[in-house]
Amino acid sequence: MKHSSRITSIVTLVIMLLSFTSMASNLDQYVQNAGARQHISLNGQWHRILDPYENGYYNHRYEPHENGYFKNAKAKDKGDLVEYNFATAPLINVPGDWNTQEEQLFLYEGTVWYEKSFNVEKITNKRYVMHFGAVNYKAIVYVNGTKVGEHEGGFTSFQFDVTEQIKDKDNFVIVKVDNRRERDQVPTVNTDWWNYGGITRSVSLLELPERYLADYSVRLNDKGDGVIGMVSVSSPGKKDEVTVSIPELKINTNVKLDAKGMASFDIKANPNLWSPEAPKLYEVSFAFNGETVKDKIGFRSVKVEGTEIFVNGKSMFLRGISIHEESPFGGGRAWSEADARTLLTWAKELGCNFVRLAHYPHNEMMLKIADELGLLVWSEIPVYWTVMFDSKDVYAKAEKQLTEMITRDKNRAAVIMWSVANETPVQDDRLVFLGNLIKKARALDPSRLITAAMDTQSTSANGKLIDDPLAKYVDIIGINSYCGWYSAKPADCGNLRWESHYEKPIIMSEVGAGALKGLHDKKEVIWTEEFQADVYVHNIEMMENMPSLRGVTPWILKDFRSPRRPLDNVQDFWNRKGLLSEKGERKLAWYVLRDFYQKKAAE
Ligand code: GCB
Repeated sequence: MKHSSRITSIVTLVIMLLSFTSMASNLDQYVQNAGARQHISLNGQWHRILDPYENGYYNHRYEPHENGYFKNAKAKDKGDLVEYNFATAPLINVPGDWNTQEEQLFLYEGTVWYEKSFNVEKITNKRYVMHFGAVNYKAIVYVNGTKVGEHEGGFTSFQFDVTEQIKDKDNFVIVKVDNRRERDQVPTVNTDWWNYGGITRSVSLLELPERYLADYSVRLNDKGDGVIGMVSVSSPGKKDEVTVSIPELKINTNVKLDAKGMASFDIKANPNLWSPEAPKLYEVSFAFNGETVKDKIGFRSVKVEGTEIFVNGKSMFLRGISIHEESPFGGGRAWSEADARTLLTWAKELGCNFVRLAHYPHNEMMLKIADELGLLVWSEIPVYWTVMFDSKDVYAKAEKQLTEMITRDKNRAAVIMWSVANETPVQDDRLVFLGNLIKKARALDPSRLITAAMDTQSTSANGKLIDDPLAKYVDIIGINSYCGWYSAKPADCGNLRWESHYEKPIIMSEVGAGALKGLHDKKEVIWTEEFQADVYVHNIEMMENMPSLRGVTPWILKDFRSPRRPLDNVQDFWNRKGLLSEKGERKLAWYVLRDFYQKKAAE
């Protein structure tokens, strides 16, 4: 081997090792609170190429192509054949689902390639991490023609270190986005919501110190006399310290990191507690290596005892509503702060102190605004209906989404419970699957409660019996029940009695009926606002007779798009169970629930 080629191969090895380390750190070390870090936004217009046959990825032998669209090739001269061109391809907004941006993409499921060019003033000794709020469902990310990583799962954020790939000028990022539904995904092929594809949440390029603060957590300690938490940095140094400050509590503490670049702390403090009535947030900052990361954090406790839920030691009734992540006025994925504020303000106007963010982790803004407005949160992963419970791979996908959800949102006081599933069938492999997920959730976050929405109840002599063995594993039992809609007449629901094998709090996590806004008739006429309101009236009677009932999140705040709802002139691909129409107009049932909540709030 010649001297120069040995140097080249050593350099290559070092680069490979470096890029391996940075890829590994992408996986292990989430950069917490991306929005609060120094960054360049990559939101805005991107070019897009539709690729229903994945021609930009596979060659004609169906092998991955060396020169796929990610190379961003340009014709060299007038005689050169290149069959795609991002520069002349149509524009699409990021964030945003593609379905509601172009008519031809309304029902599209498959691959779309996204491209954006950008400049950075690259600074030596900085690390650059590309952050994606969410891409539904699979993303493969390339920077300047090199693959930097891939991610599966449509509702959680992910990041890749791109320091080695970017340069000062003329960078391009290309993302292969694929929202094809497959049996072995989470969720699986069958759901009751629209499969919005695209880069649905914000994208940014974080500019971080060479060694940077990665993750942190802070919460009230279990005794309630201090704040407990952890910090970790991207790679360990010698005698490192992170300064944790909460000025309003006069906390300014240097925390010493261990050999792994991590530390935990428990600092005496007596904060005013965060609650729905007084959602007090403290400014908390973490300083490390020239960077100060600021967050706003509330401190509260939550626990279950017997059939009661206690927040800050006070027994609570959770006046809630279920919400899909859809734009307040019309359809399409919601993603902005304004969307979050509107949806959650509507929940407040309904008299809620609680929201169920169904059926997947919502964007980070929803949680931050819930913190600010004082809304307790049920947050969920899309283990929905019949995912493949017998598959280890599917389990791994679910566990990854659970981990990503908890990692991102663990600092939000609003979140009091993690939900691991919705309406899953009673069978052995499902119990093992969900049992393991619950174990994982408890290990990652011992400070919150675990729940799952269940729809399987046996019929008993008086009504319904909760006997799903999953109830044994959770802290709070979620029950989805559609008395007066999918079964029985509304008037029969008031007399329905519930019994449970389990001495645990129950949340009626779904209850409701469909109605087309503006359709009026006698209450016996289905799809009218009167019918829907009547279903609420009788279900409320039913719920008043459920001694272990500690909360309700009716289905649902607002009409939302679903391919399972084709009925012409009524549904037109909207699930009509909203208390608000797809445009945010109130239906009669809204007032029935609001009145019930006013009464509950006064108790
Ligand atoms: C359910 C599901 C929810 C559906 C709803 C309905 O039980 O959990 O995702 O949208 O019922 O409208 O049928």
